[in-house]
Amino acid sequence: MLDRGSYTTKILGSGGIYPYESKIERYLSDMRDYFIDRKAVEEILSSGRNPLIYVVYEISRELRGELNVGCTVIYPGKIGDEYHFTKGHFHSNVTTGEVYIGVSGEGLILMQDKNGAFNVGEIETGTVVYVPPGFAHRAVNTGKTELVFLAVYPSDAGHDYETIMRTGFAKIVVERGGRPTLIDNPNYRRI
Ligand code: PAN
Ligand code: ZN
Repeated sequence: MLDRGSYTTKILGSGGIYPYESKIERYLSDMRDYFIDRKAVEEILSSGRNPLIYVVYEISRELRGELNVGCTVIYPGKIGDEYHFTKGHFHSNVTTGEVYIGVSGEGLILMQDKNGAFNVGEIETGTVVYVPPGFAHRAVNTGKTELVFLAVYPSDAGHDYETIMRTGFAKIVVERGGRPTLIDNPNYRRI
């Protein structure tokens, strides 16, 4: 699939990148504890549906100083009132930052550090968002089409999903009056 000697890949839009090394698919069943409306989650799953929320096409490298590239495609939709999003994570190596580059679609990136600082950025075609070291990050698709973005991050970053899963993000993105709205997360617990 990927010739390790080649350093070129191509952005295919909602098809991700090609070639890539690995593909990760996240279905609703993989994220049942993430969405705020647990009842909506269980209703969807018990009706036999299990929507694909997002896919990540990744090329990872090994040595310190090398850079990984990931292309994420978040499919449009909501669970209850809440727009589809990525799980979100801190980097295990807290000294590592990241850059997100918007390819297509419309969305937001939520960022939050362990002291409670919170930041939100827009992701759309051509936007470049810097995620500073120490900030957990989650992308949210607020549009009607796939949200596609590239992520570039150090090969030794590592992904800590556990911490943010325990606390949640301070804000969530829901539809209110037909529009994406950032509201306080009622289940947020500060570390
Ligand atoms: C991204 C994310 C990707 C999927 O490549 O890994 O958008 O999100 P989750 O990893 O939170 O499921 C990145 O931030 N890499 O470090
Ligand atoms: Zn990351």
